[in-house]
Amino acid sequence: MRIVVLAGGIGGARFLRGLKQAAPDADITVIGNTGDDIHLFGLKVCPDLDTVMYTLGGGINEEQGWGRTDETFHVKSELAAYGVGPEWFGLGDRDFATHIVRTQMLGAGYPLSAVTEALCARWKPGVRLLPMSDDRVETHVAIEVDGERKAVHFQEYWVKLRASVDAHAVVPVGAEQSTPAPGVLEAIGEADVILFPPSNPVVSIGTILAVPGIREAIADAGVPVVGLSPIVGDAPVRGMADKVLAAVGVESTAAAVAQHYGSGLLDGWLVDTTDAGTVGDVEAAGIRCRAVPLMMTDTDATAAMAREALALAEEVR
Ligand code: GDP
Ligand code: FO1
Ligand code: CA
Repeated sequence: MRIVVLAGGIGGARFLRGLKQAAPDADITVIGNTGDDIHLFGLKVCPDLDTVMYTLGGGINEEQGWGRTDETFHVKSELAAYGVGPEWFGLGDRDFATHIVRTQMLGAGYPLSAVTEALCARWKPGVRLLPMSDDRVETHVAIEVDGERKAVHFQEYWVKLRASVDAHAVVPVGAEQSTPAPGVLEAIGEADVILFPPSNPVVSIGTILAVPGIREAIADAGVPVVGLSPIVGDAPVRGMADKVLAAVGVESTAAAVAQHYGSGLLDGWLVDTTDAGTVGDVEAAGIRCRAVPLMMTDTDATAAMAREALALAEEVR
């Protein structure tokens, strides 16, 4: 079975670990979000691609969910001693090596998709990891500080400001001019099922869908498209999805997120058992819906979620 998964960072990566356990023989292609990418100290950092690569490759800091295991921060403190920031973004020594290799290869003319493949040759994530695009797309968030409206990089909004102010708009800068990376549309066209893990609907999956051609290819694929809600009990399990959903006028409920994707895109939607009361609302919107436990407490629980998603896909096929 060929499965295509659109993924952000932590939510996407953890779901993929469960999916691999649930469907060990499946051929899994991951289309990763690159809107969170940021250039720091002359290096290109791709947080969501790296989170998927490290999580599936056994190199992730499990407690944190991002960055490397057994990490140290000597380079960061040396940079700070020179007065070179930003200090609010925690790049560790082991992680730095990934960004150095990536930046070196990009400088030599390799596209991000080829660089990602090269990095994955070391980590062997057991899936084909493709960036959504080889073109630069950067998510910016419009905020108001001291009565003044300004746009900041998504990482500044989340990591520096901890989403403490309202987001007025979320803009994937460069998305309109971007094209899907090699292999992306082909994988969607050849998929037997397409899954939206419990990733951020706006700044992860929303950004991937903003690359012209990807949303259309999914809608036209003619195979089941099933998503899992990142909202449980009217709040995100972690992160700032509530803030960025508000920016696009969507309530932080499992049903509202399903309706935001819409029946033109989604065939099936899983909500957590706490949100069982909303199943009818989702089905009224033309999306088949089931309530099952959706907390990724460990790989077994996550594999059970993946099996439910695949079962729902068979039901709507
Ligand atoms: P990020 O790039 O690291 O923010 O990761 P993603 O975009 O892939 O996923 C973030 C989303 O995952 C957040 O909106 C969380 O609410 C959701 N999430 C995290 N853990 C869980 C979980 O155990 N269950 C569910 N249903 N959602 C989760
Ligand atoms: N998240 C943080 O909350 N603080 C950090 O300092 C931080 C550094 C960082 C470095 C490399 C990397 O791959 C990810 C990193 N993240 C950090 C996580 C990441 O920025 C976010 O989880 C996502 O992009 C949010 O969607
Ligand atoms: Ca992210």
